[in-house]
Amino acid sequence: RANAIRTRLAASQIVVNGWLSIASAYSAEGVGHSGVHAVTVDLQHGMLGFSDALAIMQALSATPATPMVRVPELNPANIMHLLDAGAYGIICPMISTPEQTKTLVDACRYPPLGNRSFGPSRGLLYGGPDYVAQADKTVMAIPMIETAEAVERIEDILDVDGVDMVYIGPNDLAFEMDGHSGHPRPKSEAGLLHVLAAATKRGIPAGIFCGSGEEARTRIEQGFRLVTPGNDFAHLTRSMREAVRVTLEE
Ligand code: 3PY
Ligand code: MG
Repeated sequence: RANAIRTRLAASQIVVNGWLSIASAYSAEGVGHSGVHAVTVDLQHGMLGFSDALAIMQALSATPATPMVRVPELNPANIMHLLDAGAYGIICPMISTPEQTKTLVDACRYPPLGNRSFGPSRGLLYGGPDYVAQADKTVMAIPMIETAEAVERIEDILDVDGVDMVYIGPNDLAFEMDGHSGHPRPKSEAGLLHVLAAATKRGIPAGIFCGSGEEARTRIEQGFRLVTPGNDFAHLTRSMREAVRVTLEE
């Protein structure tokens, strides 16, 4: 099975990405059917673990959305395990150096390109019998750019062979560059636009986490190719609060 994220990006189409922090295959399935093109299971800040991610990716198989995972850290064994569970993209937080980038890319590629260990497991069920033959061209290695050092070293990071996309974490970046996670964020905004320009110049798509659909539209206008308009929990609680507000309106 082809990676629809790659197909859309190659056709100059935008990718809208859902973001899952709730340990439920049922709500994940609902998000997968919401019109998004991709869904990322968040193992860094989401309230879930590997078994939840496995069940969620099984549920996502029944939807048109391509499954990705945000891992908690740069750990090749965990990355390979999640690829074997069927993830088509690995978003890895806190990548700051070309060395870390290479470790990430290598974990996502079979030899001779990388050092991913053989044991495709559920990859074969989701991808099909040619999964292993196609995996290096299917799976996406996506470093998260969310540190001041990464912004400074973005050219070296983008020089690493096999970076399929960069994904910006605007909140961690604001903590480092502006000293807080609030607004305004002049330094980190300039930093992330610098990253966007450097990636775009090389034909590498840039993605970014957003707080809402409105923010996602603005990011697309800026040139981002993959946007995440908020996570499942935020949407659930935001619309519940709104329903309560309307119910009790005087
Ligand atoms: C960030 O904004 O730092 C993120 O990691 C978004 O999930
Ligand atoms: Mg972050």
